Amino acid sequence: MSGDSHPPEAVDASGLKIAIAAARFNPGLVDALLARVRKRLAAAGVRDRNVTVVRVPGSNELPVAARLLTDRGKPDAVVALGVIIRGGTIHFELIASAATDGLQEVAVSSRVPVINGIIVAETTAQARARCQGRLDRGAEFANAAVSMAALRRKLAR
Ligand code: DLZ
Repeated sequence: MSGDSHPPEAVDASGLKIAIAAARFNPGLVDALLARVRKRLAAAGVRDRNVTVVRVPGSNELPVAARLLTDRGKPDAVVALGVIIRGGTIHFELIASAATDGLQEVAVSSRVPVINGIIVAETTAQARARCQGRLDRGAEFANAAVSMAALRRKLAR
């Protein structure tokens, strides 16, 4: 992911429903990412009662969790959060690629935007910088969710 983020869109987010699926693998990092996503959603005007959070074992389980969420509560957008670090994972690329493809499939087939909030990093230090440090990827994922949720509200029948 490059460093050239975009500013948040100005939308009325007060009625938007956002569902979040977060992996438990690499817990400290994912928890930090989740906290940042929630903070930014709140700042954008999304009501706490309209945010649902479920936890899954690892990033591999994020696509099916996303699908269960799109089928159940009819959210306006889903955010899938996980951290995959090359150093700790021999199956690094397989898990990252399967999760990415799975999330995209859920988004297209359900017509509910699914934000790919999986941090794929070479090292723990790199992952920390993106989850807890200067690079606020959590805010970026939240901004993308609000933007796409508003688009869905506008266009979906
Ligand atoms: C097994 C595994 C490994 C080795 N590494 C990671 C990782 O870096 N990040 C992550 O989110 N999950 C990892 N997992 C767990 C898998 O995603 C999955 O939970 C298990 O393979 C069970 O299906």
